[in-house]
Amino acid sequence: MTVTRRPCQDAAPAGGLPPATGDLNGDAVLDAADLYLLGMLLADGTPAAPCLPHPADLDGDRRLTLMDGMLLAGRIMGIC
Ligand SMILES: [Ca+2]
Ligand SMILES: [Ca+2]
Repeated sequence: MTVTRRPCQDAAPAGGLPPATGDLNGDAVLDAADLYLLGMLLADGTPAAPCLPHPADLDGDRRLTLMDGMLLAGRIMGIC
């Protein structure tokens, strides 16, 4: 059996990539619920799909890390 690797490609919509808002539950509000969801993703060890934009990838590195959590917490508190 031959395993082939498919290159990672962006799935950008025609209008461009959506901004990383941090609004993980899609209720148009940044609050502790969004931070909780990001924490669950990080604790689960579920990496963000490295090719796809993620609403919590606030530093734009295409990974969900503690830095994204810190930036989200800062946005929620209004300090960044
Ligand atoms: Ca939200
Ligand atoms: Ca990130």
